[in-house]
Amino acid sequence: MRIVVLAGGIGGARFLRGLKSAAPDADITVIGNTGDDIHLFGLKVCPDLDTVMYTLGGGIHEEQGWGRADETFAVKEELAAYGVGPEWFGLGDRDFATHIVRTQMIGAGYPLSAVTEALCARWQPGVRLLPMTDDRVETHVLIDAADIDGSGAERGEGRKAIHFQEYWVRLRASVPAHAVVPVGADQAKPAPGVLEAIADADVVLFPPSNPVVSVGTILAVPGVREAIADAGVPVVGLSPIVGDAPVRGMADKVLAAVGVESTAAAVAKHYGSGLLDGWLVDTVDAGAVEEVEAAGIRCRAIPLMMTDLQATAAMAAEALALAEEVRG
Ligand code: FO1
Repeated sequence: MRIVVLAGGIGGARFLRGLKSAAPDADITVIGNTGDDIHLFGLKVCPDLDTVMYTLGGGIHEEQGWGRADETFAVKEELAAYGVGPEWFGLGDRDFATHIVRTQMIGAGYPLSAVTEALCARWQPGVRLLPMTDDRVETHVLIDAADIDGSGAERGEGRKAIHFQEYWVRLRASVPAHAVVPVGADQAKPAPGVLEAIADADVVLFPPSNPVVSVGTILAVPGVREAIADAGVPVVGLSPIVGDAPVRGMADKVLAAVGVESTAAAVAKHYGSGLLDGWLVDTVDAGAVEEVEAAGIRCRAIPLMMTDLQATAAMAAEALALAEEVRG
């Protein structure tokens, strides 16, 4: 069975671990979000691709969910001693090596997709990991200038666009987001293999990743949404919202920016029946099943907390079972 998964960072990576366990013989292609990518210290950092690669390759910091296990921060401390920031973004020494290799290869002319393949040769994630695009896309968040120091509010600027990582990590999504813009997405082309993998898939899955800044950004690359809708295969998603709150992260803040309520049903309707055939909600949201089905999306309520590998594999198995049910 050929499965395509649209993945963000931590939620997507943990779901993939369960999927590999539930479907050990499946041929899995992961289309990773690169809108979170950031250039720091002259290096290209791809948080979501790395989170998937490290998680499936056994190098992730398990508790944190991002970055390397057994990490040290000597380089970051040395940079800070020179007064070189930002200090709010935690790049560890082991992780730095990944960004150095990536940046060196890109400088030598390799596209991000080829670089990702080369990095995965070391980590052997057991899936084919493709960036959504080889082109530069950067998610920016529009906030009130007054909500950030030195932002220009004193110069009368009303709103200011900041990099997604600054919103997420530095500000911890603590201020209202007025818009989320995947800058460059409208000009981006899907990376080699992305459209082919979708066309060849037997099922497409949306893990419980952020529907706006993860899955939404991948769908913003021209051609991807259309390829999924036209593939003629079941598309099944898992709700990242349980009991009207994000399972992890601060998805509610960016959902508000696009005018979507933080409920399992609202997220399903945001994707819409033109894209989504099946939707899994948590048992606490069983009351939402009727509303989702009324919107033309087959819906089931099952436990959706990725507490351990077994629970996550059970979720993945349910997603595949719902796909089969939809296929009819
Ligand atoms: N998340 C944090 O909350 N704080 C950090 O300092 C941080 C650093 C970081 C470095 C490399 C990396 O691959 C991921 C990192 N993340 C950090 C996670 C990341 O900001 C986000 O969770 C994702 O981009 C959202 O998927």
